Amino acid sequence: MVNETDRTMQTEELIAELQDFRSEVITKYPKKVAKKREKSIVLSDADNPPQIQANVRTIPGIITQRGCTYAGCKGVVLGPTRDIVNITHGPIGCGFYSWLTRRNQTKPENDTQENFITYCFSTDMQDSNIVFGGEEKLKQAIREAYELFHPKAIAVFSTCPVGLIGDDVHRVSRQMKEEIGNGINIFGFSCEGYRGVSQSAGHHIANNGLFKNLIGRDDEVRGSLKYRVNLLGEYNIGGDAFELERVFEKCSIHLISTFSGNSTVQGFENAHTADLNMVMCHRSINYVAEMMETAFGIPWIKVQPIGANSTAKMLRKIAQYFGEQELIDRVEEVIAEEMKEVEAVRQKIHAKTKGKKAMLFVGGSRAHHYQDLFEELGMVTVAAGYEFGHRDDYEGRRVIPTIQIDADSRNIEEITVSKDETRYQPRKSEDEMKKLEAEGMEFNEYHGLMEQMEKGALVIDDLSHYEMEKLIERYKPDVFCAGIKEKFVVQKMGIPLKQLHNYDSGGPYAGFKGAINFYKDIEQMVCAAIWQEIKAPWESEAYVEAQFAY
Ligand code: CFM
Repeated sequence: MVNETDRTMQTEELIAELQDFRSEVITKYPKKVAKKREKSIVLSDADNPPQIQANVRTIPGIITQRGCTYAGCKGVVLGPTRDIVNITHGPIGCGFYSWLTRRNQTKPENDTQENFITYCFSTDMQDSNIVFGGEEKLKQAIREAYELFHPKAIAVFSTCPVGLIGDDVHRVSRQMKEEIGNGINIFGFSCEGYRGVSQSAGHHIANNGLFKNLIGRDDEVRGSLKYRVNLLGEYNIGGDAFELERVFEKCSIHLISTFSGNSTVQGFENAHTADLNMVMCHRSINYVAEMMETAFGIPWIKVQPIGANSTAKMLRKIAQYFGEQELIDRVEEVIAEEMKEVEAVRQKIHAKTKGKKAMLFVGGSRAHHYQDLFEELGMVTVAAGYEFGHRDDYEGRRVIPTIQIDADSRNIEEITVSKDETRYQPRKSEDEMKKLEAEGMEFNEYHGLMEQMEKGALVIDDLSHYEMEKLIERYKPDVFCAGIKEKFVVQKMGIPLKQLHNYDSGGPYAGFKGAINFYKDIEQMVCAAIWQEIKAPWESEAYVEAQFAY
């Protein structure tokens, strides 16, 4: 048994060790870079969370995991909706993100429903458009898309050159909406790649656009009047949304819309008829939750249906919010039924995965959410960080008022939202809200990644490629979670890499069935002996090492 003194020793040693790592990495950088990077590398301490530098520009020359603002707006938030024709206004190279590269799936309810997800729409700007302007070409593209597909909505996404030459996608959208008529909705996004420090800016721009152009356009209350919810920040990667839809349906919870996994225009337009907003990926969609609360009076809570226990927790929160015994009982029945299968699989695998180490460096929420699944497997997350999270995603929303607004954040439009005069309607009375809060329900709250991590674990924002290699050399994790840019470099080091953006070819990983899939996939990776056999060429051959001269 470990006594208290030993445990303290261990913690101190661990912290010293990690501090040692931090200085080892930082001293390799030129002085200015070191000074900047050190603020983004901290040791987790839930009792006294350190301030972390996040959402600042990446230092040129550092190999970052980040993407661009256009990718965040078009690729991430609007991309998964199946019945909007999304046109990328830009050179053809940017069209990559116009296509289905993220494994965001969709399922039309019948053969007559539209599905444009498999298409890639681009204006294919040429030199002449850059010199003389591309607005006419954009108009032509909109006309062509309408003639071919007759969609309900067309969205236009600006790439870098559009902002540089001054094409006005908003004016063109308005003009074309008028020209085409027939109730079509056409709107543009100023989401040029350079507009923010990462894809995070694109999320914000997309949220503003969703609110201005789609949410609240259809007041018809469809389906059950009871337990009406929206799921925000779920993107149906690898079929996650399908599993969550299954679980909600089984509990008789009525999902009005998902932003934006397996979504439709109608879902967005009708979302304001729900009675509760659940925020899954805080980073990418908290703005919509806030705006819908201000305008329509819909409260929001943070949920986390990654991990079987976390899914159960989410369902219990929903039942608690609506407060009806019928729902509370149904939710408990579903949890009991689903957990039987989950536990049977988990217990078998847990014995093999227990104590193994994971590292997670992904996006703006998964580096946190997936820690629950690893916990269920008895695995420890020894280091984690986001690519483009903000301080609140690490330290919790309580720090939001203290976050300094810099020039890059000012570059993103802030829209002023006020109460909708006719449709604002608080879903719960003040007393009901107070009662729920007293029972432990937290509204408008997210505690961030650091609260969950063990004291002394490394937390690194916008991890560089060099830092990643050093982390692996030193701590030899059993699995490294990141994306395609890291995958093969890490695997050549003899460590399996699980892609947590697109799940490799796996998934769903959300909900109950998703947890089972994840347990099995991780077991295969961390229990395979083959990884130890892998030797990178530089381990057996001589190689030249250079040093920076600065
Ligand atoms: Fe949210 Fe996402 Fe993520 Fe994200 Fe993304 Fe993604 Fe991601 Mo890749 S919206 S922040 S911009 S959960 S595409 S579905 S996996 S980086 S952690």
